[in-house]
Amino acid sequence: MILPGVGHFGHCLSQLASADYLPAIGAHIAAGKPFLGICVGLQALFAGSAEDPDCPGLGLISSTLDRFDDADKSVPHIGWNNALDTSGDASFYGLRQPSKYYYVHSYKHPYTPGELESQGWSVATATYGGETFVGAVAKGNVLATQFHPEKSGVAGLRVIKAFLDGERSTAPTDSAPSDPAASATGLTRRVIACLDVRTNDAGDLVVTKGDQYDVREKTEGRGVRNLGKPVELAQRYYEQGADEVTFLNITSFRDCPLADLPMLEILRRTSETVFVPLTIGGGIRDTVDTDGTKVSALEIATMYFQSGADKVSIGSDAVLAAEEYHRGGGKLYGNTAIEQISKAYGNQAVVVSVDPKRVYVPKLDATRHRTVRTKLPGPNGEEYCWYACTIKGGRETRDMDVVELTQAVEAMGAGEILLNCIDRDGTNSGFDLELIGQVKEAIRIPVIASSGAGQPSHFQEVFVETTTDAALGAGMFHRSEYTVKQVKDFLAANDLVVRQFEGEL
Ligand code: 1PR
Repeated sequence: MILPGVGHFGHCLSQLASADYLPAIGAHIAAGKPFLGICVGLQALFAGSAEDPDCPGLGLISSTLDRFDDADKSVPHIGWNNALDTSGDASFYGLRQPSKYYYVHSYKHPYTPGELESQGWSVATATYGGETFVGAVAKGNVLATQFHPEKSGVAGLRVIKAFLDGERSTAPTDSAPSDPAASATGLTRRVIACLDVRTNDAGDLVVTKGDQYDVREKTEGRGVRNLGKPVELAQRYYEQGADEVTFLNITSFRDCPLADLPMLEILRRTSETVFVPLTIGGGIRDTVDTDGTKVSALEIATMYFQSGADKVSIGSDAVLAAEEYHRGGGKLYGNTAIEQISKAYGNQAVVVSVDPKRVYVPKLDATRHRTVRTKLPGPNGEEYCWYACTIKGGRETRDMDVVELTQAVEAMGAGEILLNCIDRDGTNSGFDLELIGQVKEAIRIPVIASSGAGQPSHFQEVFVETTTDAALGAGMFHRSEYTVKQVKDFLAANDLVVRQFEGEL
C-alpha cells in the first residue's frame, strides 16, 4: 500500500476518515504488509500535527508535528536536501548519504536523537536552516519519507525500487557523506528550466521564447519562434540536472474543451520519464468550457495534478484577487483560486507567477507605491522605480506593486512566488537583483528568480547577491547556449552546493 501525500494534514486525514479508509490502512499495516507513506503519508503515521490540531493521525508514532520557524528562512521548505541515516553506518531502503531528495512541506517532526530509534524505528534526517527534522522512517513493513521519492530523480527511484523489491537494508555507500553545513539552509541551489508553450501558426504545440514577452520572430512574417517540442526539451533538461521543470501555457488554447487541453497530455507524457517536480501555469482561473459548463479554477488545477503536475502557477487571476483583497482592507473571502487550491492541495502546490515591469519615478515620494533606489536610472535619469504588476502576459499594467501583490497572495495561501521581470525577459543581461531583493524582504514564502539569465555567472550572482530560493532560466537553455549542467558545474566550482543528475539506478 502506498499512501501518497499532497496537501494539508487535516484535509488528508479527515477525507480518509470520512471515506472510512483509516481502519483498512491500520489493518494493512498491522498485518505486516508493505506500506509506503510519502510526505503527508509520513505525517499521517504521527499522532497529530499543528497544521490541524483537532484532527488525529494514525498514531503509529505517538509524537506530533510542528511548523518550521520562518523567522530567518523561507517556509515551506522546498528543494533538494539530505536523508542521512542516523545510525551512521547503514542506509535503509536504498537511501544514499550523498544523494539529494526533493522535499516540499511546512510541517515536520523535529529530530531528537534516540526518540524514535528507541521505539525500533530507523530514522534519516535533514537539516533546514538549523532545524533538524525527520526525513524518513522505517520499521518492519513500514517505510515513510517526508521527501517525495517519485520526484527525487534516480535517487528517489532507488528508494521506490528497494521498497518494491522488499530490500530493507542496503549496503552502505563508500562515497563521502555530504556536508549539510556547506549550504546555509541545508538545501542545494535550485535551478529550474522554464518552457513557455503555445501553438504556432501551423497549429503545432511548440516551446517558444522571445524577449519582453514578444515571442514572434523579428523577421518578416513574424511567425511564432519555435524552439522545440515540450516533452523532448523537458526530458533533456531533466537529464542535464534541472531541479524542476515549469511549463507555462502562454496562450489559452482557444475553442478547446478543457478535458482535451494539450497541456494535460504534455504533463502525462513528461511525467513518464521526468522524475523531478513539474509546475504548470497559464489559464488557471474560473472558466466557462466550450459547451457552456462552468469550471472552477480548483477543477482545472485538479485536472493538472491528476495528469502529473506537482504545482500550479497562477498569474493574472492572482493579481485580480489581490486587488480585491486590498480593496477589502486585507479581507480573505475564501473563494479565490489561490485559497481553494491551497486548501485542498496545500499551499506548496500553489505558485503565483508575477510579471512586473519597472516604472521610474524621480523621487521617493512621487508615488504611493513601494520604490527601490536603483543603480540603473531611468531614461530621464530617474533614481527610483517601483515594479508594477501586469496581467494577460504583460499586456495590461495594473496600479499594484509587487510588494502589494506578493504580500496579498502569501496571505491567501500561495506557497511560492515565480518572480519574472518583463524588463529583463529574454535580454540575457542577468536577473533584476533589485526586484528580487525587494520581494524577498516583503514575504516569507520562497521566491524563484526569473528573467534575464544569459550565462552561468548570472545564476551565481543571483544566489550570492540575493537570498533567492531558486533561479530559473529559459532562452539560454532553449537556444543551447548553455546546458543546465554547465550552470550547475559553474555554481559548484564557485562553492555553491548543487545537486547533480544521477544516471545510474
Ligand atoms: O495569467 O494565469 O494565464 O498565466 C500566464 C502565464 O504565462 C504567466 O505566468 C506569464 O508569465 C506567462 N506568459 C504570458 N505571456 C507570455 C509571453 O511570453 N508572451 N511568458 C508569458 C512569460 C516569462 C517567463 C520566462 C522568463 C525567463 N515568460 O516564463 O521564462 O522570463 O526567460 P529568460 O530566461 O529567457 O529571460 P495566467
